[in-house]
Amino acid sequence: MPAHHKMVVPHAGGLLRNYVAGEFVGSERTFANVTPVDGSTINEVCEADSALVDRAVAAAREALHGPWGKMSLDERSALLHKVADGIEARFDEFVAAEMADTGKSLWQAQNIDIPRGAANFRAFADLAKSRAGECFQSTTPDGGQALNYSVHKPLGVVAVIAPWNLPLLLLTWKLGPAMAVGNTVIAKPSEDTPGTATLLAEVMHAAGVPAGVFNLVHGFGPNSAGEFLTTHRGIDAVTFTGESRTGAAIMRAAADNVKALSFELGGKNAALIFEDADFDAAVEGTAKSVFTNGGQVCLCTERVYVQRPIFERFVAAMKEKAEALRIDWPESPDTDMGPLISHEHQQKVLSYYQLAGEEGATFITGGGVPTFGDERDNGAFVEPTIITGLPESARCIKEEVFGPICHIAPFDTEEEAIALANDSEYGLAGTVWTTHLQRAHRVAQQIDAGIVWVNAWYLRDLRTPFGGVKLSGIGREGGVHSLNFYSEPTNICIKF
Ligand code: NAD
Ligand code: 6OD
Repeated sequence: MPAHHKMVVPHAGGLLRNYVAGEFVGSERTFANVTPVDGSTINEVCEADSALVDRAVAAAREALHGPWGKMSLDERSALLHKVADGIEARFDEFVAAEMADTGKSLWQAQNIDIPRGAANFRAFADLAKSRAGECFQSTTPDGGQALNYSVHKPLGVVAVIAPWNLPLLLLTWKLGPAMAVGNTVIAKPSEDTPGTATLLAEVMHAAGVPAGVFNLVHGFGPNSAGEFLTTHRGIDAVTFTGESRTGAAIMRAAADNVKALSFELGGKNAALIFEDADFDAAVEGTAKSVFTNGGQVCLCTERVYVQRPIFERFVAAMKEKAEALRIDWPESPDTDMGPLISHEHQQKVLSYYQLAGEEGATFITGGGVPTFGDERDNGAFVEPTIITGLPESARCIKEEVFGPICHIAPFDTEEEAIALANDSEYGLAGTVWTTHLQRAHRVAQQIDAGIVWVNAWYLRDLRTPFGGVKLSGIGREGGVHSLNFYSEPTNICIKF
């Protein structure tokens, strides 16, 4: 019997409910939560209607001034550590729910997604306590003195809208700081990944987070919970991670109420491999940056540029890496890649594979759908794919695919490599592989992106600024940047 049959998915066959004002709430309309592993339905999800979103907003508003608003920073921080404890206590359930919803590998769920879910609460609970305020002493016109100092107040009621690729990680990346500085929140996970958010609501409830502080509404974007939140007059801020196009729609929707906005959007990230790079490390790291989570990480590399003397060797080594990836049941400990998130996304990625052929690409490997001879043939799997030979103007070079595919092209000079990396409407991340110290600094600083890694990929320190330029987002999250977005400074000026 395949390992996956032994996995116990919380609420399998049951109902995932909303969580509003401290209570789990059903709804008239439900939708199916389908696993991309074999296309079967895991459970049904209660879709929040506009009346329920209204209730969530009212509860969140009331909670701002209730016990939550009166809690000291130390007490709030301790409560968020308790939430992290609760995630860790139910670790295997979170892992099972995340794998079932997304099809991501056991290794990734156990080592990245769920640990970060807990770490996001701990990190921001601690950071909020150590945030320094500003203080200036000045001379007044009459020769006296004035002391100016700032205090940080919460923004108010924050809508947290998250995508499906790293569901718990990205939801908690926003909830942690928003709650740490005293906001109340309404979380809306992606309709494709309602599982871990529902478990999180159970953890919040059990931890004793006061009613109305954390609310969860399930649903879709347009004409559903997403839009009800972004157009709601009672919401003070929207923090969103997802597609750039969705970000633009949210910006329009939020404009009437002039809400504060934080956007982490798409990417079309470049890796630059110089001939002086540690070759094996560059191949290993680049393959990881292309294929992790089936290429469904906003930071994944989709454009690889390699200095000409090592181009052919690099392409051959990447082909070997791609073909060695084990595509299997997510629950198998050796699995490198599971299915994509959904059949809809599978079709989108396959349409780019087809387009690449039409645009004249050479397929070094992949381009199709793997077959298994069992239920996985009903899943949303695609082959890891490497292409070469496209002109820089090709749509496959310009548009975000969000799948396990990269295009590899040669370059000659450092200047050319930088220009190629920057020739994109996006600007989220970049990667540079070189052993030349001056070049590392020189090139990294010229890449138009919010994050540049040198000889590494997706190394994270939660205190550092995270975000993108151009179509990749607005603002920065991480460390004090998150704390600042989720709070309003008030300057107090005391004359003495
Ligand atoms: P998406 O934009 O389709 O959906 C994200 C969330 O927005 C979902 O919860 C969805 O229901 C909601 N939504 C959709 N339309 C809405 C609307 N009109 N109003 C309000 N809410 C709406 O994104 P996705 O497909 O879930 O995620 C993949 C995308 O996210 C990729 O483009 C990827 O690059 C990007 N992403 C970026 C980052 C980052 O940090 N920059 C991180 C992860 C994913
Ligand atoms: O690791 C993080 O904090 C983060 N925000 C990752 C985003 C990944 C995008 O898919």
